[in-house]
Amino acid sequence: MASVRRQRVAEQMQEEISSLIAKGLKDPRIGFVTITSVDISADLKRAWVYFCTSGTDADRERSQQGLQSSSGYIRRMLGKRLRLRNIPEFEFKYDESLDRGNQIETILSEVREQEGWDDPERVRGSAEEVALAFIAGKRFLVTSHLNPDGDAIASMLAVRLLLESMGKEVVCYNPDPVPHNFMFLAGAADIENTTGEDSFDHTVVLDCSELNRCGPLPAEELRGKLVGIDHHLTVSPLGEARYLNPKASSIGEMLDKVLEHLPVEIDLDLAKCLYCSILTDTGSFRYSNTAPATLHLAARLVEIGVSPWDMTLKVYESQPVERVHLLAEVLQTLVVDPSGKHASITVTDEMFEKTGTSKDLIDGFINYPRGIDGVEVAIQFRQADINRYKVSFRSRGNVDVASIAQGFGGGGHRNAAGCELSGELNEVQKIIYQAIDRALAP
Ligand SMILES: [Mn+2]
Repeated sequence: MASVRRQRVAEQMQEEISSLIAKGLKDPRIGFVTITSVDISADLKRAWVYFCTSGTDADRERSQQGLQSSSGYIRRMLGKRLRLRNIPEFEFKYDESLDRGNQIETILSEVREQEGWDDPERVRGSAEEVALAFIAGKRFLVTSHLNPDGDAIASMLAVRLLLESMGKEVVCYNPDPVPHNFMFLAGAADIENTTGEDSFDHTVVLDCSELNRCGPLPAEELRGKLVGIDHHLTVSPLGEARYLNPKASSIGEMLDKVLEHLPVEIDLDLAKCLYCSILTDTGSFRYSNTAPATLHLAARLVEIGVSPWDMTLKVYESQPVERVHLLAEVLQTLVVDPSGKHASITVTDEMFEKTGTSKDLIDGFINYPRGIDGVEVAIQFRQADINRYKVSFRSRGNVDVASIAQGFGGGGHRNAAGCELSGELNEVQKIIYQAIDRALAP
């Protein structure tokens, strides 16, 4: 193969591998790595993939092992995407040509900048783009992320209400149960947990930028055009029509912008959904995402008839007693780091069994470690499977937990993010504590 063509294949491979990594490889050992170049042998049988990463020698070795053991998956994906008959065997190599000091940090921050990571103002797509898709479609599937929170549930229901008032057919879908405290919202009992063989002309994905966080979806040919509305920091917002605004407090606030382009009046049911979305994602108007515009919108919703006290009662003060028993178990696991700067709690399947509860009741537990004086990062480990843990982060102050989560294939906001890791609990905890210590290091 001519060397020019080989060079092009190498560049395409660099691009594709980078994008697979950005989307998140499963291996927890892989940190925030950047592929710096790819070399391919003349017979196309071997490729050397050079990467750089920040952290210690041990971090770099872990990343290398993680990348190497993901190479089967990467090769399969490249085979599909590049339509090559033979994908070379990979060897991941640390890029020694780079000085391991400032230069790497500079390259990493350039990459992050290019990808829009450090630019929370970055809005992509628009409310109008989404409104046009809402007007054009007839039959919609509306979904959100697994383990739905108040924003996910309320925004799904809000979208259904507004689409139905325009005469559209709508199916709301989330494979996970609706948390008990959002069942009062209009239509909450009619959220499907499977999608069957139905076909749709549009699939609306809310509060989520990765399809694999939605649970099983209909086959591509059955789900029509993808419409994405999200406010998470993300490298690749999804959707053929999309509206991404990482500065918006909640999907509710973004839907209000979409409504400006639609022939729909906000009635009381819709107002309650929008208010619930804002209320829960701003931590009851306490988080830094509470902007003047957020409060103006909340005021308009109260004018329409939403009662703030009634919403508080329903969302926060109707807990089943089992939830308080579960909280008592979970608080026993509180670990505060000797530095006093991070603290964690752990939720295991055993605790659910003991208290007769399930994961839909743990929302808000992480606020306990976060509320400790001096703590900058709070962590919650929740057992997702045998030797698999879902890790949630909340920060206050300057630590960007979205980038910590991204280092493990997860994502989120600057102050609230999450990821999943495989391994024994104490291993997972150790890896996470180390990553947080690094982020907290002066
Ligand atoms: Mn949200």
